[in-house]
Amino acid sequence: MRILLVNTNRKPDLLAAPPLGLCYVASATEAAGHEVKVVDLCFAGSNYKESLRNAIQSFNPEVIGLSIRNIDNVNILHPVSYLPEVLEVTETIRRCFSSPIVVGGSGASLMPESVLKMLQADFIVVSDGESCFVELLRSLERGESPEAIPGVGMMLGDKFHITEPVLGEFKGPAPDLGRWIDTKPYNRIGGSYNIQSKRGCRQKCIYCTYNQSLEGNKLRLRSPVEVVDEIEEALTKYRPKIFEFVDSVFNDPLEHSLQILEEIVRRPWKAEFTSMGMHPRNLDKQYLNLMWRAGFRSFMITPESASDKMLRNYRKGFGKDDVVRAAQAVNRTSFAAWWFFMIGGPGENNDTLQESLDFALKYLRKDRRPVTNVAHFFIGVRIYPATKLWEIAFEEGFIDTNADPLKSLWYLSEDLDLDRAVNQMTEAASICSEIYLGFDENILVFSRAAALFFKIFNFSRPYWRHFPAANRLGLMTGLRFMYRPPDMSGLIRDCLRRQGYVGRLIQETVT
Ligand code: B12
Repeated sequence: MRILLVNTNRKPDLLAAPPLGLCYVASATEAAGHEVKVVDLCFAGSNYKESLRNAIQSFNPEVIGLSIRNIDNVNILHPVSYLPEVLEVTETIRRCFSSPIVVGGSGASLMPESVLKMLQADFIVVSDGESCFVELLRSLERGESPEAIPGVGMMLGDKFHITEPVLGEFKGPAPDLGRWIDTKPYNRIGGSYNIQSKRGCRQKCIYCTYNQSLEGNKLRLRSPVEVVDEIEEALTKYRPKIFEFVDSVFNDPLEHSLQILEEIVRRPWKAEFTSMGMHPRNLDKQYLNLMWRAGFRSFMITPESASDKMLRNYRKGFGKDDVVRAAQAVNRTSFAAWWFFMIGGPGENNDTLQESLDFALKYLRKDRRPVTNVAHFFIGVRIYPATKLWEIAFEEGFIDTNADPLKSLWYLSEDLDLDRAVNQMTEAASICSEIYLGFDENILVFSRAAALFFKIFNFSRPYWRHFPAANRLGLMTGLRFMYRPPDMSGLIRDCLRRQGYVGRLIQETVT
């Protein structure tokens, strides 16, 4: 069959994410004997509808697969939903194509029923897409109903039906990103070439979806040699500036990530690496040293809090001591580390918030250290279906039985004095250029100009490592808070109000 696969993610910024998952599906579909074409809309600009129509007319596909990565931007201070633009894509396709449309990707996996209904697609694929999509195509070819295929969701009459996905081993043809899409625009804007070394996440964080419908909680590891072979091939073929591991947690299990790092060190070539989601435990001198030797110069780390109480409540599986130890070790290196803090989970109060801010002020400032730290503080915790937080949020009245998961739904601890929390965060950010607040993310709209500037002056990658310098400049010139939302607590309250919350955090302003 002729299969057209479309990346609907149109977020071309400094954190642009090449559609790795879609490319995995493309390679598996081709290996199963189909003719495959991939259309990437990320950099298609306002002409994207035309690109899409042209691809449909010239390729004449029999099935179209859409990948949906982001539902929203997970930011309570400036919430953006990406679904309206995905709907525009499906509507454009529907106008010139009447055969089956299949949607997949993390966005689709998180809330399959709502996404399928909203987009009026024919089928939805949850979790791993490769074998499930191939089986779905086989049944369509034979004219059979795919309803019993694990991972496939569809409407049966007016009822949504889904067969639970079965997550098998992580093996199969390499995604070969550079073959399916043009990686140059990603490279130009500061993005990376993605690599996945495992699937599954065994952490038990109460708010997270990775161990649920996204990847499951059972680790599925790829052979380290195979992972590094993939890197070597991509390096030779596409010469990306930087590779990025997109595993949920790169350094868990430790042994597997050690084997990958050692394998990279053994190879004769040099490449630069970064990673998202490092676990603070085991991030000691020895491990960091090996990362450096392998070519890592930066990474993201997601403690979410530096308060023991909050780490316990989030079920992070590590304590404040681990976070401090990791910071001390990182501070003795020249890495760029982007630390994420999620303020407002169950039990958060102004004291636990202050503990996290104090941690950033004490450990994450430059203070003549070789390291570059970014301490990113978000407020509000996004509530996803099937998580423990969903249950807590329901019990505490943040959502009710009719809550629509497609809307961005938020939890914020009622133990917080919200106005004071906003002041605490702003105050810390005004004396510490390493601290980034949720609204700073708005700066990403200037990504193209910034990337051009960074390129001309040959700034090192990833470009986020220059955020603290930009902040310092902002603080020196008085520009730092000029564009911040004037009433941050008001924005947060509006979000909570929109989702139907009527609790204490809102009543405070009324009385
Ligand atoms: C790594 C990562 C990042 C990195 C990306 C780095 C990079 N160079 O790509 C960084 C940190 C930069 C990042 C940024 C963001 N991220 Co992020 N990120 C992830 C993470 C951990 C992994 C994504 C990934 O690459 N997975 C590996 C690939 C192989 O898996 P996959 O895409 O899911 O594909 C499989 C299936 O979904 C399926 N599939 C995929 N497409 C298709 C298509 C068809 C037709 C079929 C049948 C199947 C199918 O098959 C694939 C193979 O099995 C996920 C969480 C997770 N564990 O999935 C969050 C996640 C995708 N991110 C999320 C978000 C929100 C964001 C941001 C918007 C945050 C922000 N405010 O900036 C940005 C958006 C960036 C962008 N431009 O799009 C959310 C999206 C959900 C939501 N609420 O919208 C997720 C799910 C995390 C979460 N909150 O639960 N992210």
